[in-house]
This record gives sequence, C-alpha cells and structure tokens, in this order.
Amino acid sequence: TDAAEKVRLSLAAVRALAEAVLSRHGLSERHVKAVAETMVAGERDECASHGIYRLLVCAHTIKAGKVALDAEPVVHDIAPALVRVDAKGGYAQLPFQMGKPVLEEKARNCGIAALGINNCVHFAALWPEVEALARDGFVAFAFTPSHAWVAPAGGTRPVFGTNPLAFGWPRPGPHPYVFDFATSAVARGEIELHRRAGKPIPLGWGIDAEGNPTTDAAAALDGAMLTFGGHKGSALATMIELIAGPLIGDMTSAESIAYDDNAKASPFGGELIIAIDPARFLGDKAAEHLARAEAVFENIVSQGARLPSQRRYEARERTRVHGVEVPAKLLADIKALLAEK
Ligand code: NDP
Ligand code: PYC
Repeated sequence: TDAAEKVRLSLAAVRALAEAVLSRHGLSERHVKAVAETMVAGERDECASHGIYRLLVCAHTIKAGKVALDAEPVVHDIAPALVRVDAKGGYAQLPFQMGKPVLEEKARNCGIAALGINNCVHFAALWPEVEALARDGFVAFAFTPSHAWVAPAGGTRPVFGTNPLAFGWPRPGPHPYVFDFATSAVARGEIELHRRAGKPIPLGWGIDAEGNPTTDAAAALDGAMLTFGGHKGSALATMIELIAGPLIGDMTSAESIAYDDNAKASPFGGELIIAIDPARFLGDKAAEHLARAEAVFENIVSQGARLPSQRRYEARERTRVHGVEVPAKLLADIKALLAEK
C-alpha cells in the first residue's frame, strides 16, 4: 500500500471497527465501549496519534498480558475532597467514567477535589477528561506519567515519561478552553506515526542511543526523546512524575517501564485529575469573574492567534459530516487484527 494512501470512514464505521477489534481480543463489554469511545473521539477530532492507531497498541498490550481484560474498577471515597478509583489493572477510561460523578460532587461541596486513578493501563489523550469536566462547569487539570522514554534537559538517558498535562476552563458558548500536550517535545505516538510513514522527524524531538541529535524516528525511539522547552519541560515532567506517581501511591515512569520488562506494552500506573468549582470559589461573583476571563481569550484570537483545541473543535464539525481519513496501511493492519485468534 502507498504510505500516503488514505481511506475515508464514517465515525460510526470507526466505532464499529474499534469495538470489533477490542471485543475480538477479549476485552469485556464495559471496557470495549469506554476504550472505543476515546479512540472515536481521537479520530473525530483528528488527533491521529491517539485515534484508532491505538488499536494496534491495545492489541499488542493485550497479547503481552499487560492489561486486565475484565477488570471491575472500585471507587474508594477516602476524604471529603479526595476519591480514588482502583482500576484493578484495566484501562483508564472506565475508572474515569466511574470516578467523575464522585469527583464533581466533591468539588461542588468543597470547591476543589481530586481523583486519583490507580493501577490502570494508560494509552490515551487527556483532553477527553478535562473537556468533560469543563463542560460541566469545572476548571480541570489532568496528569499522568508514562514509560521512561524522555531524557531530562542536560542529560541523555530516559527518566521521564512523555507525561502529558491537560487543562480545561468552562466558557459560555459551545466549547470550553482546553489544552493537552506531552511534556516531551511531542507525544511518542507522533514519532511512531512518523516511523510507520517512513518520514523523518524534526531535530529537537529525540536523540539516538549515542546521545546524538537525530531526525530518524526509529533511532529516537531507541534512544531518548527530549522535553519541550528545555529545563522548563523537564521540570514539568518531574512534577508530573511526582504528583501522578508517588503522591497518589502509584508508579513513576521508570517503575512503569521496569514493570513492562521489554513487553513494549502501554504504560501502567496512575492518573491525577483535579477539579475546581468556580461557583464555590467565587460565590455570586462567579459569573462576573468568568466573564473577565473571556477578555483573555479575546485578546488572543483578536490578533489572529488561535486557541488550543480550536483545531480539534473545527475538525469535530467537519468529521461529523464527512467522516475521517485514515491511512490505508493503518486500516489494513487494524483489519488484520480482526482475523487473529
Ligand atoms: P501537541 O504538541 O500537538 O500539542 C497539543 C496541544 O497544543 C493541543 O491542545 C493543541 O490544540 C495545542 N496547539 C497545537 N498547536 C497550536 C497552536 N498553533 N496554537 C495554539 N494551540 C496549539 O501534542 P503532543 O504531541 O504533545 O500530545 C498529543 C496528545 O498525546 C495529547 O492529547 C496527550 O494527552 C497525548 N499523550 C498521552 C500520553 C499518555 O501517557 N497517556 C503521553 C503523551 C501524550 P489542537 O488539538 O486544537 O491542535
Ligand atoms: O504518545 O507518548 C505517547 C503516549 C504514551 C502513552 C500514551 N500515549
């Protein structure tokens, strides 16, 4: 197949394909729905590194025996403003769905609350979590470590995961303000997509195993990825190791990759999600202050700059009508998973 050849699929077809592959590989029904939904959302918003490409990753993780297929997450209400969900070794999506209403009730009562998801396998983007919370009126943050693939600024050996951080802010109108990015220069999934497409990566994304700058995707995957913004990304990555690792009693990225034991499965560990209720913080002044926040956005867009997630929201409108384009080679590789026993 030509590496550039694309196939158009409706979102319904994407969902059916994702559910069929996940079911075929033995994932329980509740997890199939939750996991497929996040991949459909990735395709719908044209976030290719976390769309149905992840079916290949999930199938590999399942075959490696690194995810509990029928895990029944357990919600632990541990303090007025703290809730933990033990994922019991399963994927993170269902535990988030189960913890979200508890988190929101606590944030409404206390003004701020945190949800720790523990013992989960994480392969996904974080914007679905913070966008859902912001749509419900909360200011939201999410963090997760991954596998130690990323060298600290000034170093050459992987210490950090690609450690994403996501933020959501409720707005009047159709969409909240949301950003979500890795603290590495780019998500590892993006480098994997470059490798699959035989495309070079920009300098600054990674170094080879000898510590030399490289534009070879495979060499960067075998060497070390780099943080964004030098020492600033390095410090943010460290923060995420700490607050979504030891603080919630879960693995660091180094521990996750040691647990992986070269299976090359998805990261295993925790996710920290924080929700703040502006109405509780600000009382009857909430509307007034949230309106002032709108001036910040206006000052950005009025000079031609775009808000993060604007591209996603525009893609969402387009793909709902026209469907999505996926690489033909990716689709063939995914369909081959359906034929596997
Ligand atoms: P990017 O570097 O592409 O940055 C993405 C964010 O920046 C988005 O919010 C995006 O908005 C915004 N953005 C991009 N360009 C602009 C611009 N010109 N002006 C304003 N905003 C802009 O993403 P990454 O490669 O770092 O991460 C991709 C995904 O990978 C994330 O969703 C992340 O959660 C996920 N990930 C998950 C990991 C895990 O362990 N589970 C690990 C690492 C990453 P828009 O979407 O609208 O373009
Ligand atoms: O793309 O870096 C990544 C990633 C790691 C885990 C899930 N996505």
